[in-house]
Amino acid sequence: MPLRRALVLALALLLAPGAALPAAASEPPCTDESCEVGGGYVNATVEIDVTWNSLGGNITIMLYEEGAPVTTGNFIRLTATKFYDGCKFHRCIDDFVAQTGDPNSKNSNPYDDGWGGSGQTIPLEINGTLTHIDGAVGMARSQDPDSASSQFYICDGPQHSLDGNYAVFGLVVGGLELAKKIAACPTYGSKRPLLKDHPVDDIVMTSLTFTPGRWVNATNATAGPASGAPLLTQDVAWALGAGGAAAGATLVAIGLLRIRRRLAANRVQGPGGRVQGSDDLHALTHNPEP
Ligand SMILES: [Ca+2]
Repeated sequence: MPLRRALVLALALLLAPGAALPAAASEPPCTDESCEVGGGYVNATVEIDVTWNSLGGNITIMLYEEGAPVTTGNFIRLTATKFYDGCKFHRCIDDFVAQTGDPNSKNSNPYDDGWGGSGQTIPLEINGTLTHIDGAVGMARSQDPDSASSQFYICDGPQHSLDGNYAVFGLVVGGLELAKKIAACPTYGSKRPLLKDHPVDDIVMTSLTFTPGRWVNATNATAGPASGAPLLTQDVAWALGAGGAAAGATLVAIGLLRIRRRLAANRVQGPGGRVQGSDDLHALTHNPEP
């Protein structure tokens, strides 16, 4: 994407400013016995049920509660109060973003879409570790950095030209293909300049379902991630790394044990076993001669 177009698109993530600040995210509950033994925190998710002719489906967003507590708190509050239910995607640009979250999109007039909000704004919350990777979810705003309210967007492909200027607060962890199809949906285009990026079809967020985050196998889990718990992504990375290494080591140990037994058996069997020295492994794994 040319730099000029990227800048124009970035500046065009507009919405009307509001007034007050929302409360931060509440502490998610610890709901079962798994909270009692060491572990980490699983971030909250929001599942969006999308209606779009026969192309609808679900998009699941994981919320970066620790990295963006104010922004995720605002998003959770709006989700829990059903504010977003019925909002349409009103601005779709292939290979850039799919934008929604404006209550003005609930009426039948497409021309006021993109200019509404919740009546409250939040300060720009930039976390350098949360960037506009493919599927990142961020808050739209007007030129005032602290004007984000309810409109948000899903990135179709990495959009790092937006880093540092817009608050990333989540990541699509399910239904990314649907989100990309929405970004690439047919829009009115240049024939109707005021609706250039507005979808022709109604693409509606029928309902949003919030699932609170929770501690898994954690000790002293009395506070939410805003107090400094690790992000899910870090936990998953650690778990995959540690689990993978352990599994790999186990398989290697089992394999060596089996090879050792085969070698012993071959030696016992006498002339038929041709396994000696450094060629042993090769012989046992590459069709040894009869
Ligand atoms: Ca409208």
